[in-house]
Amino acid sequence: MSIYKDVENLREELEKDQKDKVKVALFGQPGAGKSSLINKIIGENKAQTGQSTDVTVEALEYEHEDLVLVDLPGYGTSKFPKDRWEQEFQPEQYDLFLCVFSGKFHSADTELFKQLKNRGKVCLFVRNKHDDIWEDGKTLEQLEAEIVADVQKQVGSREAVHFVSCRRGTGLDQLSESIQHALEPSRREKYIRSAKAYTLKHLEAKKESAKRLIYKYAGLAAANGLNPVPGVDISVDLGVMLVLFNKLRDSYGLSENKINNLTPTLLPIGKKVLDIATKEGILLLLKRFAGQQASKQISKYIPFVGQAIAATIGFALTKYAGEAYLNDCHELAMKILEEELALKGATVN
Ligand SMILES: Nc1nc2c(ncn2[C@@H]2O[C@H](COP(=O)(O)OP(=O)(O)OP(=O)(O)O)[C@@H](O)[C@H]2O)c(=O)[nH]1
Ligand SMILES: [Mg+2]
Repeated sequence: MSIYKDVENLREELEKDQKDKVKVALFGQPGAGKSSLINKIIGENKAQTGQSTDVTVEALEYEHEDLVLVDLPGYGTSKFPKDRWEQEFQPEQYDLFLCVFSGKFHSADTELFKQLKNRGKVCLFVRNKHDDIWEDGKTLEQLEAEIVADVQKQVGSREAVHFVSCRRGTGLDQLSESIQHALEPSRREKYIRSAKAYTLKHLEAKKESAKRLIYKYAGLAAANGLNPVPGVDISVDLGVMLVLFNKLRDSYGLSENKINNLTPTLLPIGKKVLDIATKEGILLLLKRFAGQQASKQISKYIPFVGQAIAATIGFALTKYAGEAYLNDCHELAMKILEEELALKGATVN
């Protein structure tokens, strides 16, 4: 049981993990709402909307934490006949596809879907602009059923259709859940961590995933004792702690910009969350815990970090500090979500 071996393993694991992103590709007709959906999934306006990207000849990548959303150019167009499209965009590399449509379902989308299905790829259908579905003399349910029937007739199999409205923010919660289910477990965890949460359930899942992250980073910070914590005979790596704290904050979408634009009720809590995620803030937190129970050793075996690191006093300290910050981020994210849901007229359940 060597601490050096544990540290080496942890470092390797974290480095490998950083590079391994979950990749979700979107395709569909111009104006269907791919860019709008990308922004809704990541919870930030990174993709330009309302601007025809018809002329785009490249796959546009939007990276957000451990998630990469890729806006793919049209399939089977004059610029990209089918064979060239596949060569150029290598569909094997993606974990999941979203076929986004809004008006009539297009035959090019049908063909691409079939190609992907033949290769064992999963593709979810997303009917955007749900707010726009209307026809005189027909109910919404009838129209939805017609859309589903049309998709199924064209692709020749029973496929679910996810109805969303990027404009109104509806259906995004169910879509997120379906995406999570469609991904394999390690990818699912990354998606959960990176995508915007539209439900309290998703926020809870973020918390569970964050706890595993805390073990690893806190373990590394404790084993790599560079910076002394005043008042106790313990040193930790504050740089590693800072990376952890920012990852926790980012996972909840608590960017500086988002925090600075919070409502007056939530702004003070947001400022606190920002202030802690600095080397000075982390040191203060560590000092607070050092005097308490937290500085006791953790004797139980912790699979993520190994016995040697888990047995150090520093690990107890870094782990408690990480968990305290996680709770702060989680509380704030919950309050923000409740505000958003109230604004939408939905009830939190
Ligand atoms: N009514 C309504 N309009 C929407 C919705 N989502 C997006 N739009 C609008 O539809 C237009 C096209 O949206 P984009 O997200 O740019 O579509 P896109 O698929 O990225 O378009 P291209 O990049 O040209 O292929 C924009 O004017 C959006 O504001 C929606 O849910 N409802
Ligand atoms: Mg676009």
